[in-house]
Parts: sequence; C-alpha cells; structure tokens
Amino acid sequence: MGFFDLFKKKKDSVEPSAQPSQSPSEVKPEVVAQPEVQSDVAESQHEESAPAQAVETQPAQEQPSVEEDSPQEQQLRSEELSAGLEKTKAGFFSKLARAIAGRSTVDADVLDDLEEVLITSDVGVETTVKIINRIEARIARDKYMNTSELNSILRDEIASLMEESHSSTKDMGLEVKPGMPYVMMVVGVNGAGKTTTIGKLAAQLKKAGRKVYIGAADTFRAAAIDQLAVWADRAGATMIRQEMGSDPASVAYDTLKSAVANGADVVLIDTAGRLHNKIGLMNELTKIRNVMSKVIPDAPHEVMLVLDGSTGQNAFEQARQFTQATQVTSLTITKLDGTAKGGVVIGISDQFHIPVRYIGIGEGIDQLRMFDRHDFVKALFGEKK
Ligand SMILES: Nc1nc2c(ncn2[C@@H]2O[C@H](COP(=O)(O)OP(=O)(O)OP(=O)(O)O)[C@@H](O)[C@H]2O)c(=O)[nH]1
Ligand SMILES: [Mg+2]
Repeated sequence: MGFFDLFKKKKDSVEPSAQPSQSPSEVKPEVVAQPEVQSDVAESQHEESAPAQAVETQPAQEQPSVEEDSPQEQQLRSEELSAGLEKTKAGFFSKLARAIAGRSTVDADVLDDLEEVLITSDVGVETTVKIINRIEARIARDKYMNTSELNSILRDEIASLMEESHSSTKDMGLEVKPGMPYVMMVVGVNGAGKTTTIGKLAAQLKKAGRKVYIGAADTFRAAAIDQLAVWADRAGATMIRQEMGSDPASVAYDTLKSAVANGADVVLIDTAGRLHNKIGLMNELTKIRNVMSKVIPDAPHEVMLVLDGSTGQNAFEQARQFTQATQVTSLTITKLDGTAKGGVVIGISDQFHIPVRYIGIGEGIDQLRMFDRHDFVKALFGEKK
C-alpha cells in the first residue's frame, strides 16, 4: 500500500468531539467543607498557615481496579487516537505524497523534500536531521530504497527515536505503591492544559480504583481554583485548597499532609503558569518541591510538564525553559486534536530525552491517552503492511 492509499484511507468510525460531553462550566461543584485529619508530620512553620479546606467532591468510593482493555475497547481507543491525530496525519501525508509523486527511488532529491516535510510538520531541525541521516545510512547499506518502502522505514525510525513512556498500563502508567501516595507536580505555561490534564488524569485513576487528592497550588486567580474544583468534582477526587493569593508551597504541603493522613494513592499538584521570569519560576518550583519532601521524603515522584502541541516550535522553547528551571521527568502534549503540528511529539521526546506520558486529544474528560510510541506511529502511518 502506497502513501496515496494510506492518505485516502479515511477514518470514518470515530470523530473527535470538539466539545466535551459536559463542559466543566456546566457542572456545579458540590462543595462540602470537611476538616482534614491532622497528622503529626506538621512542621511548626506550617502549622500557622491557613487551615486547608478539603473539598470532598464525591464520596470516596473504592471501585474495582480496571486491568486491561478488551480487544473491542483497544480497537475503539486506537480509532479515537487516529481520529485525534487526523490533522497531523493529513498534513504530513499530503506533503509526503507530493514529495514523492512520480518518483520510484529514494534519492537525494526525495531526501531533500522529506527533510522539508519533517521540518514543516514541526518535528524540529535536530530530529529531522537525525531521521534523514538514518535513512541515508540505510540506503548506503542496502544500496537502494524504493519510495514505497520509505513509509515503513520512516515509521520504524520515528518509533525508535522516542522514549518508552510506561512499563505498564496499570494506574495510567504511574508506579503507585501501597502505603504512601504517588506525588506528581504538574507544571507548564499559562493555558497549556495543566488543569484539564489533571482533571482527566484524576478521572481515569479514580476509574482504576485509586483514591486521588488534588492540590490547588495555582493560587493566582480564584477562577483557577474554581476550575480545578469543577474537575475534581467530575473526577471524584478530593481537592485541597486555600484562598486565592496564598502561598502555593503551603497548599502543596497541606495537600500532601491530608493525602498521607487519609491514605490517598495519588496526589496531583496543579501549579500556576504565570511566572514572568526564569528565576521566579525556578524559585517557586524549588520551594514547592522542598516543602513536599518534608512530608514525603522522595516527593515529588514525578514532575510533569504540560505543553500545548498546537504551538509547534513554541512548545520546544517552553520545554527548554522548564527543563532549565526544574527537573522535568515526564511530558504531556495537549491539543493534538486541533492541530497539524503533532510532529512536535517526536522532536520533543527525542531532543529532551523525557518520555511523553500522555497526549491530549480533546477537551472531554476521557480525551487523555497514555502515550505509546508504537500506537502513535501506527495512528500516523496506519497498520504495518
Ligand atoms: N482541544 C483540546 N483542548 C484542550 C486540551 N487540553 C486542554 N484544552 C483546553 O485548553 C484550555 C486551557 O486549559 P487549562 O487546563 O485551563 O490550562 P492551564 O495550563 O491550567 O492554564 P492556566 O491555569 O491558565 O495556567 C481549556 O480551554 C481546555 O479545555 C486538549 O487536549 N484538546
Ligand atoms: Mg490551570
């Protein structure tokens, strides 16, 4: 099957919903102030901080753990992924099809055009050069490559450039251990999709039977806290908040204390994206981390940077800045549903050597996918023939 056939083979079964089935703004959170159990890990400096107000958005009812999807569910998920990446796929393949039209062998001209296709698909210059070099090496070895083989070779090379992101699909890939909550701090610029991603992730963890606590450490705007409360409510997670303007580190501290005292499995900490310079960002993130490690010595277990995939090259720049400001251990690339710039996933994963944990393919609560490099190339290129 050639590129044209692949490109023509349109997915018609599942379309990504542009709107969430129920927008967070339509849901009124049921806020029940409930005093948290105090644990004895409190440090004196924090005891004077404003008392945490726990928002129990839904009775914490344990649900049976969901292990693996059925083959039908897997099929549906891969169709949804394919539909979510439709714009990237269409952009890439139409350019690629144009680049190889009327040519049978992969020669220098085809490689030049392929280079341009990859760069204009936001894969990034460094990663593009790497891909081209690998293909050149294969041609040098095999002496000849026809253009119909290029598809399969590109797929293999692209998959091998990306980091493996999960060792298991259990608990959305997080290594949740009994006895101590798994703590994830979520960072990223304003509007990248941090709060939405936390809401979606909390919902999926809850579905897998986990007790989830969310810390509203983005204290810049009251609306930010309220938005998170709506997501926590929908997900069935407990949110710990303080007033707007309070110290984010203090909120993070209160959240961890409550989570430990109440036997939570996972803690997700939302942070603000509105920090005007790198020093300010670094100081704030360092402060939050230090305070958390006073409650759980190895917390945070994960610092996840959320990047808006539709910003293309800008997402690379944000990754650069955040990796300089703090130790980032995983990535989520959001908004891949509305953009043809999905190639950023390939370049960012390769250049920063940070695994992409999740991708966002819509605003809906279930439109966060665990990233799997093989599923990703399959969704972009279609099944291997
Ligand atoms: N289409 C689409 N929209 C998304 C996705 N993820 C987030 N969004 C939208 O992006 C917008 C910003 O998302 P937020 O979660 O508020 O972003 P944030 O990083 O928390 O922003 P601040 O709190 O302002 O720092 C919202 O309108 C979300 O619905 C996605 O995967 N696809
Ligand atoms: Mg937010």
